[in-house]
Order: sequence, then structure tokens, then C-alpha cells
Amino acid sequence: MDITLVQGDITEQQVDAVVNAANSSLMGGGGVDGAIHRRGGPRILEECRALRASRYGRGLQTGQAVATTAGLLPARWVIHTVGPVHSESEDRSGLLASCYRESLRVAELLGAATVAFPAISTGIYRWPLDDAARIAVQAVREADTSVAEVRFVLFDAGAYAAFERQL
Ligand code: AR6
Repeated sequence: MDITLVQGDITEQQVDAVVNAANSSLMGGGGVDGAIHRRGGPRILEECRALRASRYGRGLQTGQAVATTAGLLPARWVIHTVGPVHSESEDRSGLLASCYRESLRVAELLGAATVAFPAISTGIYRWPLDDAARIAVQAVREADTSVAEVRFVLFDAGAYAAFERQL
């Protein structure tokens, strides 16, 4: 598997699947989640609503992943995953690693060859960038997957540098 880094906007990526840093409600939010729903249009939220009405009545648990259409985005699918809120008192790094692992498992089931990830939990959920980058790179490297390319899409230079240090 190739691991690549790009500084940019995840909604513009020409990949099979983009991963959304969602929350358990699957009903949208700020950050990456807001950008994906804005650019992808209402079909994504429609499918999220359908998921909540069926298999995910209580929402999507932290560390899990589920796919919908990508609507108007260049990608074919959005894989929604819920990162943990960073905590000083509790080690939640296993849940953050699980987001990457589970998203790749869903991508493989879809037949996606290229997958773009944001730096999950490093925005509104306040995970320190260097630590988040370490967990992300390690989880992806250790994943047993048929996905051919994992692209980390970092919004700013600081996030890009943090991931670059880990590679
Ligand atoms: N493309 C790539 N990266 C982005 C983009 C973008 N368009 N926009 C922001 N980032 P966040 P979280 C970066 O807050 O911390 C939402 O409300 C951002 O700079 O999107 O997992 C959800 O609904 C940061 O480095 O996700 C949840 O409630 C990274 O993406 C909550 O936020 C992740 O920031 C999830 O918080």
C-alpha cells in the first residue's frame, strides 16, 4: 500500500472514498463534516438519516465506520467514522486507531482502491497533532488491506508537517 500526503481540502480529492470525521449522530457538524455535507449536497444526509432509521438507531459508535454515497463530491463514497474526543485522563488512542482500521475495512468491502483520510479528532475533538499523526500512520501501516493508496489530506502546513515527521 502507498501512503501519500497532500495539503489541501478533502472534499476536492479524486479518490474512491473520502473519510469523514463525523460524530455519532451522523447528522453533520462543523470542520470536515460540515465541508463534506456542504460540497456533497443533501443526498449524503439523506443516506445518513436512513442509516439512523435502520441499523444505527442509536448512532454510530466511536471508532466505528459506515459508508454512504459521496453525492456531488468527486469521490464515489464517503466513509463516516467517529473519532474520540481527546482526554488528558483516559487513553483513547485505541479508539482513534480503530477509526483508521474500520474505515479501511469498510473501504475494502466497497472495493475502494484509493482512500483519503483527514486528521481525525485533531480539530473540534482537540487531539494533539503529533500524537494523532503517530497513531494514524501506525494504524494504516499495520492494516491488512487490499486498499492500494491511503492519502492523508491535511488542511494546513502544521498538520502536514506533523504527518511528514511520522512517515
Ligand atoms: N479538508 C481536510 N481537512 C480539514 C477540512 C477539510 N475541508 N476541514 C477541517 N479539516 P474536525 P474532529 C481538518 O474538527 O476533530 C464535527 O463537528 C482540521 O483542521 O473536522 O474529528 C463533527 O461533526 C483538523 O485537523 O474533526 C464532530 O462533531 C481535522 O480536519 C467533530 O467535528 C479534523 O477536524 C469531530 O471533530
